[in-house]
Amino acid sequence: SSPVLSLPATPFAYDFAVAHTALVIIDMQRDFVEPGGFGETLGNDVSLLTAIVPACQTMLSAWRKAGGTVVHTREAHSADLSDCPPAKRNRGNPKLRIGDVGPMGRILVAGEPGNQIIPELAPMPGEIVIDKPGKGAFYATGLQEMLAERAITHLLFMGVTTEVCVQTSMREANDRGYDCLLLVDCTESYFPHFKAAAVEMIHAQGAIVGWTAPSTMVLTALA
Ligand code: C5J
Repeated sequence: SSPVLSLPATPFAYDFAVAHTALVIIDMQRDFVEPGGFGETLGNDVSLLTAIVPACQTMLSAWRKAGGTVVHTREAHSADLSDCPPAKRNRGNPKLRIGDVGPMGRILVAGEPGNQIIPELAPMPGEIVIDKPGKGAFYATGLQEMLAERAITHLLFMGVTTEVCVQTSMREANDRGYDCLLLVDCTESYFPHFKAAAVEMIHAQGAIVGWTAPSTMVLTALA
């Protein structure tokens, strides 16, 4: 049996049972998070993103200890780029395109060094790892079926970036009927005002996309 736990989340209480909840970690891959990767090449300050790693590690290890399902995602394309629409690759005529060789191998290509999840949050055997060609974790992946097999109804989100892949994945999940909670200290953007706006728009209008809460509330509930 898996008791129902309750958090004083925003905008109101979030109730979940560990057995029916997955922790979804979005795109904590080296190219977005580490100095010297693709994200930094684009002119972004990756120190904003590396700052959340300790909170993510604490949450992940508590969730593993509780026996909860873990999902890791990577924004990743196949080596032949057959799953990368030209509209995505060519948008804005960038200097470094998806598939080009960047500082940590080919940009956003599966199996390249920069596409690996950072070692601090490396997947363990048995955990779900999703390579997703889009921003959302459900588009063109088998995630919904994998969650259904495990009777998962609730999703806790962390990862990067808040307003792009995290929010897109939460919106996809919300439309599929999942109750979603964003762990606010375990997500970040290259643009702090975008993170703030995304958090607010997620829990506005009676949790129109989902709930938000600090990870300490989940840690307290699990303890
Ligand atoms: C993610 C991006 N993971 N910002 N990708 O958010 O392009």
